[in-house]
Amino acid sequence: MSNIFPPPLVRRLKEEYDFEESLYFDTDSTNDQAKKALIIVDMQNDFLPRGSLAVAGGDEVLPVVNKIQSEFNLIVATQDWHPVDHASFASNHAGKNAMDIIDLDGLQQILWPDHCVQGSKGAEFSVDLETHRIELIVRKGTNKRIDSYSAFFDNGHKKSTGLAGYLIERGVQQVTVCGLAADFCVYYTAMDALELGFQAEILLDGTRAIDPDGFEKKIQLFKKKGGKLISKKERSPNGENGDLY
Ligand code: VGL
Ligand code: ZN
Repeated sequence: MSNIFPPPLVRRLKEEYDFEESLYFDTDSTNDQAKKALIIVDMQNDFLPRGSLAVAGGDEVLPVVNKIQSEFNLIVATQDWHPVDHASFASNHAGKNAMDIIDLDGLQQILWPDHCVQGSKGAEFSVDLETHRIELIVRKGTNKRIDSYSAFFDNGHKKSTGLAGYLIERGVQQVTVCGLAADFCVYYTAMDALELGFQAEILLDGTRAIDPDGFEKKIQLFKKKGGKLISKKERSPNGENGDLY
């Protein structure tokens, strides 16, 4: 049996949840696919054309995100899921506009247009997203006082969503991250995955950025930390893929 996870995380899971290591950490599967999970980030109406925080070209990733699902045995998705009085909305700060930056309880916070309000049409997945094989949906950004770009933690790393524990129990070692937006929720999800000890890759043609220049800079940090960039178009039949950068 191989134990590929960083010892502190394994120890914590065993202490806090009383997991039997032999039951939950045996990742010596002969089926390599069992070790990989696809994380589909925030493919919601508000981030797509005509949405309140539309990402340019966001709809172009839908066919790519739908197609790549066949390469994974485990697919999870996230939904940005804000209460209407969320502190990341410019509308909740008198005299402030979208894209202004404020200090929110000690963290820098970009103010956004209202988006992905719990239960709204804008918070729903695109009807063009293939959702049948999604096994887990993680909702984030639910605490009005703190934003949550990553699928794993809020922006202050104060609270876990539980996704890391879920993936570990499912024997996952590697995650591929796609969806919207590249420079925020996709990037911070992929960076946290690396931090937690997963191998992580970002599917470049399965994502689009709010600010492409900002994404370019963040990509360098992701690569420096050991992250990989892949593109569906570049995939050879044996599943290997070339780095584009
Ligand atoms: C996102 C800004 C605000 C994202 C969510 O999904 O990337 N960006 N909330
Ligand atoms: Zn949000």
